[in-house]
Amino acid sequence: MKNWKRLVALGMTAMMLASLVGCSTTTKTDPAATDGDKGSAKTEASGDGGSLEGTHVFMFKSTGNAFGDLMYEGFDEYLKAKGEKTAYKSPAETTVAAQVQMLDELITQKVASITISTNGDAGYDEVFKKAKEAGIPIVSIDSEANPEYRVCHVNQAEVLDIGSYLVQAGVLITLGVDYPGDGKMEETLKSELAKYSGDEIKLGVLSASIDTPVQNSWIAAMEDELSKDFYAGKVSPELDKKYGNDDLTESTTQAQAFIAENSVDCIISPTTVGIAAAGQALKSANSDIRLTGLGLPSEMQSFMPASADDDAFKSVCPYMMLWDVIHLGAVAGAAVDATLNADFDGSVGSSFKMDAFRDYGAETYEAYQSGEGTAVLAGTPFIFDKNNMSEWVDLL
Ligand code: RAM
Repeated sequence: MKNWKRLVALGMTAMMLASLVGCSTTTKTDPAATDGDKGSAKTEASGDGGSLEGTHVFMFKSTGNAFGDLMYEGFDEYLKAKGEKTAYKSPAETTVAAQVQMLDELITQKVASITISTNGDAGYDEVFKKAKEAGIPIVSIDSEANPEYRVCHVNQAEVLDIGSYLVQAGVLITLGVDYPGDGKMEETLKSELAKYSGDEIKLGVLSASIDTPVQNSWIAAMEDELSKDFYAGKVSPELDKKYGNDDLTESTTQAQAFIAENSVDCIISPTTVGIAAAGQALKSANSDIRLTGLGLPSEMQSFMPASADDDAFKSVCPYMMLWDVIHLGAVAGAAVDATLNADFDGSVGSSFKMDAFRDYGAETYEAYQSGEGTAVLAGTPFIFDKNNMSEWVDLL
């Protein structure tokens, strides 16, 4: 049985809890089936003759990111089981312009739907309007699309929760405190900080691009968390932010800059590319700076403890978090399917039923107001630490 470590503190509905409790058995997916695709640009069209007409397209921020590949794996698996065709289309460059150009081509090819993780807030309106006029629904995932043009956003986990957990983990790791257990982060943090009388703790952030909506929303939530009273005088409210553009080389350069400056105690990297690059840089430099953030267990195993007997603080990243990326992609597939084949329209209160998927039973998702638009909430973050890493490395 998989050791599901859930950050159950905030924002979880009873329905979500019930559904996750129902997920306690593990269908071991064959990692060999996906490993070859990790980190590579998988472009797959299950149509004939390369035509994308009638195909459900999944567009990530750029190619070469295993996080995007895994979301597509779930999206594809769900929709294929429904008899639909899918394709994975992402530009080589992590830019708005590159996505817009590709979107334009996809609309011309009469694709059935587009599910997208965007590279920025602005610059998509014209092409999204064109998609709308052509009757091609847009669903966003991971990084939001303009509410005016999307059916809904598929939210991985609550933004505020993620911001709080990342800061709490960064501070606890700086203080040498092991993961305290589900639902105990905040109380442990408060009692540890109350005892703390050392220098002001300074946190760094190694993010993706300076324009990426999702990372920027998490950074804003981290800043909100740091403004809470119990941090005052103990942890600097200022985050030292650097941007690696979800590129391994650029992220490594930025991690090396943190090492050279030596002014932060812990780097929080809210991107799987950034955290893996920072892990390697910190390990190679034998740095005292610690690391946490959002990472894929398969990419982080050399920088994290492997088993419960290990001293977590002998690794650069004692613990980190993420959500079930494959399931997230599948929820987007279900949203797309329900938009075209059922009566889901993304308005507040409109809902769709997702079929059972791998470990997850059938589930109903209801759209709720999220900013100017709506979203459905796919899940909750998991903590990966020395007690459960070995169970996850083959899966995510
Ligand atoms: C990266 C991407 C994505 C982010 C994850 C955690 O691969 O930048 O946007 O949500 O990591």
